[in-house]
Amino acid sequence: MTMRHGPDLLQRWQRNPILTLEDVPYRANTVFNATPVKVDGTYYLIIRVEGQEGYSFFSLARSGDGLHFEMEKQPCMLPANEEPWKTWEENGIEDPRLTVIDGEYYVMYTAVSRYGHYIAVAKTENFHSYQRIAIISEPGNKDGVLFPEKVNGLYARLDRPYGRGVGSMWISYSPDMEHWGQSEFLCAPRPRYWDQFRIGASAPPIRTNRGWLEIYHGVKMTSAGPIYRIGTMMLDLENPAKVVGRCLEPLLSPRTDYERIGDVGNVCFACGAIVEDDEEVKIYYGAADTSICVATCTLDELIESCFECSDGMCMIR
Ligand code: BMA
Repeated sequence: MTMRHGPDLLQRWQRNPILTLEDVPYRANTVFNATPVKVDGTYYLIIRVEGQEGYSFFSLARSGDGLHFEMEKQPCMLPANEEPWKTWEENGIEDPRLTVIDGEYYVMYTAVSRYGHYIAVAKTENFHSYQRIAIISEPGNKDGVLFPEKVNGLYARLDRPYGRGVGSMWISYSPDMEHWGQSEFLCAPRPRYWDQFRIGASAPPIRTNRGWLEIYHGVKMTSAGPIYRIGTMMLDLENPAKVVGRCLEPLLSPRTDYERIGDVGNVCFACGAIVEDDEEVKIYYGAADTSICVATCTLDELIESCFECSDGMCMIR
């Protein structure tokens, strides 16, 4: 797809961004974090759009090759206008993450209200209409992603409660997608590192022969504000609450103009990935909260990145 070069493991598509405001067939403010799924050779992206009013909703795009996308004429999911959801989504819906479980499509997203951010989950059959299942967290939680299969008989999710403002990743389980518990701490920011300030799940975990591969985002706080980068960690297959590997270096850092400059500069924020039959992985990410991009590498490279440990910091949770 592209020559292997540059400081980042992930290789940007040379014609990034794949979607910008110019591709949105209605008036909006910005288009960014998007989650992909591939069905019978067609790629779909559920995209976070921020409207001119200032709150976010979702729109759908489709593609034959995962690179050239066309957006549908109308949004596919708006903040609810009926209770009980209306209250929780009054300030918008954000950052969708689609997971396929037993052939069914679930979307975890962030619902935003005057009380804060919550994790919500909905189901879709056709990507056009969505049945809300439940609000599944208290306020102060984001970055919910579902595992693609049950773990020990239960649905499993990662999320990012703010806690004392630190922003660590946790794991929870559910028998029915609606009632969640058995919550356990998973992984924290690493002092001194590129992910020292805050971390959160980005893509739904991918089953590999070395464990559950999680593509996450890490934030470093600087005097000029946060920098969002993309990293990887590996979770134990039988007990995903156990981190068995973690990248030392980020796989993608904001460097290009479209990642540096936008509504929120210095942001690479993934919400999903597609593993192709030849094990090329396409990672879809929002750039500077202003466009959607894709970058690739092989599944093996992603797996190896979790174990390239020189000083024991891979295991730091
Ligand atoms: C995070 C989320 C993302 C956003 C990122 C950078 O907290 O809100 O939607 O892309 O910040 O602004």
